[in-house]
Amino acid sequence: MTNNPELAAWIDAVAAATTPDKIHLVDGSDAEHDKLIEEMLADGTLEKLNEKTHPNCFLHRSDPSDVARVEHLTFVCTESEEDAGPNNNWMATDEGHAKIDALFAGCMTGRTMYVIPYLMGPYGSPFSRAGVEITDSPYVVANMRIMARIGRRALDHIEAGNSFVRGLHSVGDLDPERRFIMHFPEELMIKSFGSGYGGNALLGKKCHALRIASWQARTEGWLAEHMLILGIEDPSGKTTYVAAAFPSACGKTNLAMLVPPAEFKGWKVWTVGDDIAWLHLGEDGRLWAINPEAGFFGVAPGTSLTTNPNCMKTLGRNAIYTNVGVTADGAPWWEGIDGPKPSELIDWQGRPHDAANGPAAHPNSRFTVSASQCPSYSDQANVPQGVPISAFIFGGRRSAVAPLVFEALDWDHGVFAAAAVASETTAAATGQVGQVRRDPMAMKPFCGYNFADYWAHWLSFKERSDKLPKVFHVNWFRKDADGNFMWPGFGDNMRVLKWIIERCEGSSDAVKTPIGLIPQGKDLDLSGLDLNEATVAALLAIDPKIWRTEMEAIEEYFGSFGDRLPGAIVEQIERIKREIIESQKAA
Ligand code: OXD
Ligand code: MN
Repeated sequence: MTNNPELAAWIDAVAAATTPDKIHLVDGSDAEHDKLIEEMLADGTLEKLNEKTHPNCFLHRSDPSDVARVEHLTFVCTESEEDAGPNNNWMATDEGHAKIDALFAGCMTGRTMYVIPYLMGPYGSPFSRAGVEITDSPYVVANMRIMARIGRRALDHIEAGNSFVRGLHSVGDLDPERRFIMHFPEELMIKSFGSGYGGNALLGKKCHALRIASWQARTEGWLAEHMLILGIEDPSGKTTYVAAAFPSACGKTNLAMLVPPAEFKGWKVWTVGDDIAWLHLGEDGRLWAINPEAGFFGVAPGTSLTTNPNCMKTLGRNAIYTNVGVTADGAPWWEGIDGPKPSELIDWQGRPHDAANGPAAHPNSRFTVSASQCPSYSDQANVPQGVPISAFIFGGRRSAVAPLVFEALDWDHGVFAAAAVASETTAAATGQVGQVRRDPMAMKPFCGYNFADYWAHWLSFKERSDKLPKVFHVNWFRKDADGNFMWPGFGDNMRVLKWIIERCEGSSDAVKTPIGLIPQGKDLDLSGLDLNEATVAALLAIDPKIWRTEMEAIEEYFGSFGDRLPGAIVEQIERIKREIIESQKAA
């Protein structure tokens, strides 16, 4: 099966433990894929959608109890609890293995065990990393084929002697009581049992490219981040790249594929990635980013020709839809898609849609589609060295407190502002939606080690370069007293991106406040936008009273990291508190 002895021994050991009927080494070919699809259509795992309107598209309905990431069942298993940190659920390595191995025992009897060699990152990039996922789910194989570079070339990479992450997955019996997603970063190993949901089961994505990779990145001096990567081309043809981190289901895919407003003649946005960035310091002192993924696993509801035309043009063919609704003529459907709601609709659980049962599409229903189909896909997305990043943008979903945009004063302040991000929770993870929680760098669910060490790692880049990206914080989600969004968002976010680029070039103004540098209305290009002056002022306002309370909450959160918290973070808290009090006195 492979001439790599380590891989061969691991495959044998997994087969002995899980007792599959058959073992299949995935080569990634079209013939193999077609056969798998045929089998999944025959056993009901997939349903064919309308071939005329949605060629080569399929619908998968998951178990209703298996529709999102399960953060409470996700563990980082290390020798020392301190290394996982208060931001992770922790289990001792031996205990973790023992617990999950008991679930894996004999679990593949009657099933095929698929061995998927995969590569995260472009072929030929020194920054790409390999993995092997062993799974008993053909749905996982079909999704991994879109999301990563799988098969022979990835195996060649491993057989050439490169290290690889070992990921073992079984859907088990989908019993939420027998479900765990465990990471063993010290062993470059993942074990996931009892869920077929993307974030829990496509192990190249969150488990490898974020949790394990963030651990590796810290040891090796790079960054693995929950960030989209995009290029902004100005009318002169110059392209500036930015990377932006937002919590799950807060619009990363929409921002990555943004279409500028009509007034922005000659401007264009190019998509490099919509979810994950791996960043390395180049010899020139700049940070260069690659997207380790090859596809998009995006949230369907809310996606339309108005909110994200590029995405709609991407996902009409060769896509797998999970837990969306379906129309009488076999087209996928979700809340927020274009056009009126059809009178006849099957919901995500396969029932005739009845509003009393909730939305037709699950709020975390997804599409999986190759990035190469995206009309705004950048011609730089597969270059081995990546793209140079000029700005980092962080943000959360906050109906109050955070202004539309601010710029950090310097690197330390930028790391603090990113670490202090808070956001209202979404349907991407099981649990209550709409609760404000701290989500530093949008990595709360994904950082594979102690956040205090992670912030120290971020801060350490200052010692290594004086050409680091500028850092910005945005909030597209501010609401007025009646609960309406004040900022139009989507394509109009280009107006904020333009200010950010101008700040990187030193060609736009800002006012210094305790929390950062903020534009005034005149500094933003709002041409053609129907927004009155009072609303613009409110979007950019900092209320010192609210910010004093916010700083108390931030201080309390950081306090939970004890002595491990870097001094530079404490200094930022003290400075901002002091300056807020001074600004109140001066007012
Ligand atoms: C995702 C997530 O699926 O962040 O990208 O949950
Ligand atoms: Mn994500």
